[in-house]
Amino acid sequence: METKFINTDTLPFCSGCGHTTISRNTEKALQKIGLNLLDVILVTDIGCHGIIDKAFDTHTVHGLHGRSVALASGISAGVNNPDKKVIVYIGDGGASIGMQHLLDAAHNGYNMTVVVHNNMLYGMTGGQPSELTPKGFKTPTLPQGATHKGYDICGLVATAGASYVSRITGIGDISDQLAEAFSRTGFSLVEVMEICPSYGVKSNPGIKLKTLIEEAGIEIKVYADNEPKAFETQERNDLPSLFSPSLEIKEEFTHRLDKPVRLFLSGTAGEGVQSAAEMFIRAGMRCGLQGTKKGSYPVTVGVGFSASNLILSPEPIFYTGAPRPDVILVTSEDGIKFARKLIDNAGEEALLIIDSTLETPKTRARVVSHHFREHFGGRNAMITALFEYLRQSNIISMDALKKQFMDSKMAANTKLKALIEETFGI
Ligand SMILES: Cc1ncc(C[n+]2csc(CCOP(=O)(O)OP(=O)(O)O)c2C)c(N)n1
Ligand code: SF4
Repeated sequence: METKFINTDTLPFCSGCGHTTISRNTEKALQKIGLNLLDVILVTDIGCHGIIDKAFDTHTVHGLHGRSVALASGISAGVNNPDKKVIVYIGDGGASIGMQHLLDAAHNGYNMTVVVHNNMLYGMTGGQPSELTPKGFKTPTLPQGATHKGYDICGLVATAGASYVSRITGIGDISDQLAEAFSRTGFSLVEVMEICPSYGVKSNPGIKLKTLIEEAGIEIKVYADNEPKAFETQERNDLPSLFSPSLEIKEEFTHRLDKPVRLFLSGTAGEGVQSAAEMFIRAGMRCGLQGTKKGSYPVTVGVGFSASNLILSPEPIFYTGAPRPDVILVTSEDGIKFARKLIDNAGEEALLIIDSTLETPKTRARVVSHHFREHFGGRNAMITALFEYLRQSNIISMDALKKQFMDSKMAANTKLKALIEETFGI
């Protein structure tokens, strides 16, 4: 049976949108070249085209506007496996904003296929012109029509060193053209010309895509068809792939969770909050749980607060936020200021673990106060607060956190190691 890459009959685009043609033909092209669902990593950009990712049952990653090619370059280098296919969906808006990333990826030969959805305007935000809008094309915010010829993105990436580049018209069956690009090694790009029915057609009544292309002198052709050039560096070859078994976290311990637990760690920058958070989440994963960690700190990373949102769950985690955490751990004055709202909103079922040097704020949460800073030092306060939480809750095996701690640089401090062993009986 043919692999189904798209899980719905109803795609999220307006009727007649060329993005539908691209998505359906991507599925057909992937079927033609015989790829499996998890061999494909679809990286989408911001824009109408990007809302497709929930319809694809492949791996999907959603990037920032214009940055999806940079994101995909990292993924491609990290995955480091020619059998995995990285596909980038980007609009003409994203391609304009992220043009440098496109040139760089083509120049370096990152292994991916970029599909530029060129509907000649920013669809999602109501029809502003992009840098690829052809001369004369009208949009809702430029009713007099573009005064300059748009960039020839195909010519640019071909010159930058892409392995394969083509511009096609997004009408009818385009699966062969997409399959051609998908089957290349190195950097390939297909620019698909389309018109957004909701803004492009309205601003240019009676317009026909083929006529527009002809009149604007846009060439529909293969721009580059070169020997594959794949991204290679010594450093890259020395690094394990993201799929490497050596990076796998093995399940060795047990847990007692039947539902997710959400922790909020809040302390001071430079005091090991993020590393403590990582140790805890990895310890949970060693117990067979799913885990997410989301750090927050000021852009000047060496001063002020440092916080981390953690979720451990026996089930897959689809939302990484935690507006009402189950446990709040606070180890410093900066941390208390940053966590103030969460502490104020905490209910009776929540637990607040706080350093005893801090004044306990008014809260409905159950409060546990300990001398973390005094006994272990400010830099070790968060990891010891986590040991304390585990001693009280037993949600995962203490041995799992001990193992993470012993594998960390912190354990090189023999005094700290002995103190932790003695205090927590590990
Ligand atoms: C850096 C940045 N700038 C602007 C925006 C606002 N924004 C969201 S969608 C969008 C337009 C997207 O147009 P395009 O990339 O052509 O994709 P389409 O919607 O046409 O598929 C813009 C400008 C944003 N999200 N991020
Ligand atoms: S607004 Fe335009 S680009 Fe966005 S889905 Fe509708 S037709 Fe497509």
